[in-house]
Amino acid sequence: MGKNVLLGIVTISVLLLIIGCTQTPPAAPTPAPAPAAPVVTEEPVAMEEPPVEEPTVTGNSYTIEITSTGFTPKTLVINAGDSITFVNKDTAPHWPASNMHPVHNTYPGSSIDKCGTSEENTIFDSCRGLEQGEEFTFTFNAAGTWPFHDHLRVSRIGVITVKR
Ligand SMILES: [Cu+2]
Repeated sequence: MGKNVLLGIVTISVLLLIIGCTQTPPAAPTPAPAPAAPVVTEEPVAMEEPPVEEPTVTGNSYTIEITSTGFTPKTLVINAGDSITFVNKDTAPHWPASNMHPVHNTYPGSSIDKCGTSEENTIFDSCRGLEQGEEFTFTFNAAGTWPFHDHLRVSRIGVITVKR
């Protein structure tokens, strides 16, 4: 083996060693295991109250009579801004009010807690038993389906549907 060949082999070996050292790929980092996703329990989203429409003109007027057998008619479909007058045609007292008994807060803004306050005239609630011949009028500005009852005879019920 000649000197030049030996020199060549040594040179190549050294070059390979240098290349091997400088081109050693860095060890790939081991990805950390992803943390387990926390279990999220979703809270139920409260339904928004339907918006209250303020009428710009005076609406129509309707009458519901209260007799010993209940409300007549028991159901009415009206437009927002219309008024309903409940008239007691019975000898016994009757108390028309929004559901739910006994809190009367189904209709937006209504609550039996407002009876006897300055807001008494703004709620779907007569706030007392109407005597024979007495009446209670309420203007419905909120669109929706509004069941009501006789607070003194809870089985007597009806439903007002208010369209926009
Ligand atoms: Cu009631």
